[in-house]
Amino acid sequence: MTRVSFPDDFLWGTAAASYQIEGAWDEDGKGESIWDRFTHTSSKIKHGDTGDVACDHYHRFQEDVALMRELKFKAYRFSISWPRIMPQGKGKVNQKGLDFYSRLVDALLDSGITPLVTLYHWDLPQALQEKDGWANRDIARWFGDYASITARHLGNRVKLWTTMNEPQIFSTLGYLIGEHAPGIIDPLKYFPVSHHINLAHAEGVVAIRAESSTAQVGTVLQLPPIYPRTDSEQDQRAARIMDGLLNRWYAEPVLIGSYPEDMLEILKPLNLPIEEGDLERIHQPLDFVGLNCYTRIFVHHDKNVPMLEAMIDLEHRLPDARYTAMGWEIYPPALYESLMRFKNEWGDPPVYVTENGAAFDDEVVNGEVDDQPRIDYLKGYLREVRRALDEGIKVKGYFLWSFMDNFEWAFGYTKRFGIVHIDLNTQKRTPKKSALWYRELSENGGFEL
Ligand code: GCO
Repeated sequence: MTRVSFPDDFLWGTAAASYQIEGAWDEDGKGESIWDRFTHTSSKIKHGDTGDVACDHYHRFQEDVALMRELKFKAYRFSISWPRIMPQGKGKVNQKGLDFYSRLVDALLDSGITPLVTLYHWDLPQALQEKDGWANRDIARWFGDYASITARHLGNRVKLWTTMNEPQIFSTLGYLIGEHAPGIIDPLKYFPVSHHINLAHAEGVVAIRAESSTAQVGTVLQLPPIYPRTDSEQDQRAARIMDGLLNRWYAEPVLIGSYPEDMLEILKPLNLPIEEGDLERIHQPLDFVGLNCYTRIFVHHDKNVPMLEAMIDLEHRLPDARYTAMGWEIYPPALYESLMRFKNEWGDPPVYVTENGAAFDDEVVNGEVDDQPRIDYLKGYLREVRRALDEGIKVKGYFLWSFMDNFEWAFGYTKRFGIVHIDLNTQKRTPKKSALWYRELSENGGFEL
């Protein structure tokens, strides 16, 4: 048997996000978020599901942390709901919201579990959306104020902070494709939105550092390797452009202080609202970067796509590949390839894998969930993390997505990513076989292939 081992101080954790698990959408002074509004008014969520109750984590967090402790997880990545802290997005602070996260952090620390906080995992206060949300340049200041308040209250106990979760996902799905909140389809708004997100990231970093001298600060990027559907020159060009749009546009200002030249050239006619000094501000020194990675994506040339002439091919299927319940190809080298970019292209920062995992159609049989396919998936991807470590990538930890089954955005509750099964009728938590496997890994720092 071959054993795959990791450093003794490697941080083994799980991840989740406020809107996807908390519920209590309008409780204890919390303001409405754009996801509350979107799930209550759009017809874009499977079965009309909402996060109104979700996994009821807001009321059950003690039980959930106790389960993490029993499963010997060393860390937990969670996000903070901005409208729970500032119901209108700015101005008045909701003390009960701060108190909830303070109690959650204390419960984690009392259980020997390291918290890693993400300030923005997509649940923008609706009141700010009414001021044009991410399309309003003022949001950078609003986000900085929110970061200040949160870091002031938690910074004495939380050491690991990230500002944004997957900027390119919430910007493209929220403002270009309209599949996610706020459900806007406006290419002319999209690029200003992307720039304001990068500006807000910087204000968040500055704010956290001002409140906590011990904070380690980063951001979370999803950087799927992008492949041309064929080796034609047109498809290869399309792949380079899509990598520029989805990956380099968000990684490079933050990590190397400049937007990709090839994209600036293509987008020149848009007269992007990039002001003098913006890039210097965005390029705040970071202590680490979070990488979310699940699969790779294929792209082809499409002359009907203005300026870019590139289109993602989500239906692309390879004859001998395997796919998760999301229809995502199981392609472990994607994680290695993404990790290597930090060393080869972006200054070789320390990296946490802040999300990796898979949805499968799990079932409870006689009170147990045998999700061997998920264990096989995790082994495959973790081998690639080991490969990256062997090539000198400073990977410091791995956060499995997700601790428990939860609200999977437009898919509602139809996709199960958790290593803990949730019965949404009873809220019963059932650790899956993968949770027991991950406990062994978290305890012993390695696994047998
Ligand atoms: C994302 C988000 C998570 C998702 C997970 C599965 O990457 O889309 O960070 O909220 O639920 O990745 O899609």
